[in-house]
Amino acid sequence: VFSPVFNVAVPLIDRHVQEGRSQHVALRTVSSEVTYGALAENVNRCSNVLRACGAASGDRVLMVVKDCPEFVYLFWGAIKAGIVPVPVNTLLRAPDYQYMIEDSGCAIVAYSPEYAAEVEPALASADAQPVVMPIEGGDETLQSRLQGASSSLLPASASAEDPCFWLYSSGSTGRPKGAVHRHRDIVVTGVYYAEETLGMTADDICFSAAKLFFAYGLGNAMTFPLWVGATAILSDLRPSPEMTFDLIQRFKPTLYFGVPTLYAAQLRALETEVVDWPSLRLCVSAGEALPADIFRRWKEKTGLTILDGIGSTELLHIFISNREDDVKPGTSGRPVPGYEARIVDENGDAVADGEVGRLWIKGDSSAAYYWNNPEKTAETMLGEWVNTGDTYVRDAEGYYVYGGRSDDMLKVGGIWCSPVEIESRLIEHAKVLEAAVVGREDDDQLVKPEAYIILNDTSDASDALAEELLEHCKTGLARYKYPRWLHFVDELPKTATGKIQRFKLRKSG
Ligand code: 3SK
Repeated sequence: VFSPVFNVAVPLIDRHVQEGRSQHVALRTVSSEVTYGALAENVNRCSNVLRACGAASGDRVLMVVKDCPEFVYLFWGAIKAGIVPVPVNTLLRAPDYQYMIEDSGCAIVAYSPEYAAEVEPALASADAQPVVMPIEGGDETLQSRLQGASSSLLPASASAEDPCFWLYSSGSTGRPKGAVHRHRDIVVTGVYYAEETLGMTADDICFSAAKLFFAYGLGNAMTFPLWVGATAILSDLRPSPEMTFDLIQRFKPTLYFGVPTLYAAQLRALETEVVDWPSLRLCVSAGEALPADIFRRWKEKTGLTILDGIGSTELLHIFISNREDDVKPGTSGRPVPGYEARIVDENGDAVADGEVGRLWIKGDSSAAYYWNNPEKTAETMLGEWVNTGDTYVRDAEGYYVYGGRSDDMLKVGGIWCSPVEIESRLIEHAKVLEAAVVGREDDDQLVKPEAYIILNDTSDASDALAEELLEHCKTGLARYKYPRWLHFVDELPKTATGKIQRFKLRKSG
């Protein structure tokens, strides 16, 4: 139950100071520690900086920002001032950012200098002139502006139902869609998942290998710890076994949030490395289905349970999950209390247990709509229900088992990937006539892109050309999207109307 006036920055930021937790550490990085008191002051400074830049209530601030304290100041500074933060994937390329700048109509673009090579060309070609604010590295940066800003601010008046922040969500075709989340959504996921499913308290120290720009990382390492008054570890390093082992031993987290691809890589590294885990009480996995074998090997090696779950950008966080006292390896678990799940056929009618159908979810954290996109909103937000686009089976014991996507989307290392985008990049190469991309399981049973290619001249097929095409993908796409397997073929399976039948390629693989 929310009061009629409700700005979520008050319970997540100011409340800790009001309740005497100013000295408790909110954020920890390899080089700094930010207490709840300092966080509240920096959030206010940030609100004042954003307002001084001319941002008004409801304006958007696009954030291409690495995991660091300034991410948190900016996100909450915007919300407290009634401005809408839009954190976006930092692994994207200039055309993606150009699209998001134009689509969001943002008033401000804030970016970490590490991403300048993609963000600055996007700004130069965008059909819009937002205020440009690098986070650090000179004058007129967020860091320098914070120094001169006032640390007091009254929260902007808002209601729990008002737009609060957006997250972009990708589809198999078309551009990413801005899912508009409300103030209440952060509280709903904090209560239902962080408190009631994970048992998170102020004593927890949270470490998420998934970055803050993902809905998954945003909850794990920011909104959940701030909701319960816990500590979050932030690192701008690329997640790897070495990085995670180092931070776990250094900062002694109690909760670790990973993705299956990383758990598999960590298990490989643990064959030769010894790591101490005394601080951890629980591990979490999402982003893609966790194979039962990885669950078992992790338990054997570390003694720790991984709670696998599934969430979505539209629902903000995990809505079906295993629980510490109720785990079935190889399944996503059961609905998180507070959410309802239905598995339906193409008419929207519930299917029987054991039958495959589309997963619909009902819960109070669902995005209100997609920005500027009534068509996709109508396809996905079905009254109180959200069509997740995933296919699932509920087994006889009530556990939900992932069955793939109902479109052709892939999750690679936990991040959505459109086969169409990879195909388009391949076709840009002068020697490629047609391409089709599907998901294929690697040795760890985790999905990676696989490409089938028809060349203009079939006699050009060679290992050297395959290498060249991989390089072409790596440079033109976010790096994780490049195909891990590449086949030159003479034809592709197609429907009578010429649509590629990717399901046939998946079967033949
Ligand atoms: O991919 C998931 O399972 C997920 C989990 C939590 C939040 C967001 C997402 C997409």
